[in-house]
Amino acid sequence: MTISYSRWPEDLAARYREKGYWLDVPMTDILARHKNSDAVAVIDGDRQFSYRQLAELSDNLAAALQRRGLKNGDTALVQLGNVAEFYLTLFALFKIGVAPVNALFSHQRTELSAYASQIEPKLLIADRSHALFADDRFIEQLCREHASLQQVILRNDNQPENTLESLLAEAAGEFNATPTAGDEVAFFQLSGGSTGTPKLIPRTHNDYYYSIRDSNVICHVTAETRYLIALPAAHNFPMSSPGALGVFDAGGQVILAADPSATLCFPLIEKHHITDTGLVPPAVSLWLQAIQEWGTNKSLASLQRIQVGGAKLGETLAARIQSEIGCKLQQVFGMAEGLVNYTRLDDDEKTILTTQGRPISPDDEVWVADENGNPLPVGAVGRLMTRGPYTFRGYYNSPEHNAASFDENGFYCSGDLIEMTPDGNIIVQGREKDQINRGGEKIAAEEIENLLQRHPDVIHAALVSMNDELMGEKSCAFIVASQPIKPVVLRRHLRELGVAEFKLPDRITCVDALPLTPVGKVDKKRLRQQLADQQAQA
Ligand code: AMP
Ligand code: DBH
Repeated sequence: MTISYSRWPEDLAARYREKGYWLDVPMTDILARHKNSDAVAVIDGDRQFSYRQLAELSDNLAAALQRRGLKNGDTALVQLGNVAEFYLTLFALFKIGVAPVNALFSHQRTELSAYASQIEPKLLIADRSHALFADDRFIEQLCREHASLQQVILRNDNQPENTLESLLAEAAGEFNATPTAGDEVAFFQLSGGSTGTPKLIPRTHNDYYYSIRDSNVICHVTAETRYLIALPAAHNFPMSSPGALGVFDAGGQVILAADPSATLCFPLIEKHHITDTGLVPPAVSLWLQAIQEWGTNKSLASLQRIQVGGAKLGETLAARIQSEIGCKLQQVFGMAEGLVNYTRLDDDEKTILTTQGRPISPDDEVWVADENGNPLPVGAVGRLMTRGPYTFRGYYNSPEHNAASFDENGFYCSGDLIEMTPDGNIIVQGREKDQINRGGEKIAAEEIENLLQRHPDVIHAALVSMNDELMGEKSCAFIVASQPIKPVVLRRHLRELGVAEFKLPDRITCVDALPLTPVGKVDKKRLRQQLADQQAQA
C-alpha cells in the first residue's frame, strides 16, 4: 500500500528529474553515505553518537519495528523532543517505509488527536517525560479512538521491554530495508495553518532531499559544520533549512539544545565550537540581551553564521547580530509546505539586513498576485504564489482546503503578502491568512476560536494578533459571553481541552459584540486597530 498524495504533473516531474533535482532515492541515503564513519554525528547532553552508531541503532529500531508488524506504507505518530532518539526514529521509519507525523513536543491532546484522526497511525512513539504520557490514560484514549493503533513505544518508560531504548538495543539481525520509493511520501510535515484542524503536508523523499542538498550549497554546510539545533527539532527549519538533515548529509555535527535560551546555548557553543545555528527573532533578542548583561560575547567566538527565520526580522535587530555577536546573518523565509528563501552569504549588507532572500531553486516559480489573481509588478505588495520542485501540491486528504489554497495552474498561495525587489529578493510585508505568528510559532485563529466556543458561556470568540516588542506578535481573544467570565477560567478551559501552551491567548478581553464587516464576517482588521490604538495610548 502506498500513501496517496497530490502529485506533481508529469511535465514538471520530468523536468525536475532531468535537471537532477529529483534523484529517486529515499532519504535513508543520507545516513547510508556515512555509515562507516566514526565521526561524531549527534551530541545530546552527555551522549554522543557517531555516524556508524546512528546507522546501526536506526537499523536496530527499524528491524525491531518490522518484527512487530510495521511495514512499508504504514504511518506513525511520533512525539519526541530535542533528543538523539528523534533522528534515530526518523531514520528507522524511513528505512522501513513508515511515514511519521512528527508532532512538536509542545503539542497536547488536541493536536495529537487531530493528527491521529488524519493519518490513522499503526504506531505511536512518545516520551514518558511528556505530561500527556506520564500515565496511560491518554494512550488508552488514543487506542480507543483509533483502531489502527497497534504498537505504542515509549521513551523513558520504566519497563524492561518494548521501550524505545530496548528496541534500539535489539540486534538488527538479518534486516532488509524497505524504504518507500523516492517519489512516495517520506513523512508528513506540520502546517502552521489557518484552519480549525491542523493540516498535514505530505513530503516526498525526492522533494525534501533536493531542498536539503541545495540548502547545503547555499548555506556552506560541510563536514566541518557544527550546527546547534535549539528550535524544536521537528520543525521544518531545523530539520531541513539546512537543519539537521543537511548537516548529516554533509557529514557534520549536530548539537542538541532543549531550547534557545542563552544560559543553555552559550555554554554549548563554547564547549562544542559551534559554527552555525538557526533562530527565531525573539531568541536573537534574548541572546543580545544576555551579551549586554554579561558584558561579553566571548563564548560565541566560534559562531560563523546565524540563520534567522520563522517570523520577520526587523532591520535594527538584524544589524545588531553582525555588530554585537560578530558573525554573519542569513535571513530565511521558509514554510513547511515547501518554498524556502535565503539571503546568500555573499549578498551585500543591505540585502542581508532588509530582505528575506530568494528561493533555493532556479525552478522555484514565485510571483506576486493581486486579489483577482493577476500578476503585480516589482515593488507592489501582493499575495505570494509559488510552485516548484519541493513545494507540495496539496494538503493530505483536504480537497476543499486545497481548492482554496491553489490556483488553476497549481500555484500555492501561502497567505503571505510580499514584495519583490528589482534583483529578485523577497520582502515579507504582511499576511492575509488568519493566523498569529507568535515569534515564529504559528497559531491558527480558527482552531483556538473553536475551542473557546466550546465553553458553555462563550457565544462568540475572535483571536487576533497584537504587536509585541519581544515576540513580534502575541494573541488577543475577544469574547462575547452569556455571563461575565474571567480570563483565568477560559485559560483553564483551553488547558483542559489540551492544546499547546503557546496557543493560549496572551490577552482575553470580554466585549458586548464583535464588529462585523458589511458581509457579516468578524472585522478582525478593526479589532487589531483597536489594540494598536490602545497600545499607542499606553
Ligand atoms: P509554517 O506554516 O509553520 O511552516 O510557517 C510558514 C510561515 O512562516 C510563512 O508562510 C510565513 O508566514 C512565516 N515566515 C517564515 N519565515 C519568515 C520570515 N523570515 N519572515 C517573515 N515570515 C516568515
Ligand atoms: O517558519 C517556517 O516554517 C520556516 C522558517 C524558516 C521554515 O519552514 C523553514 C525555514 O524551512
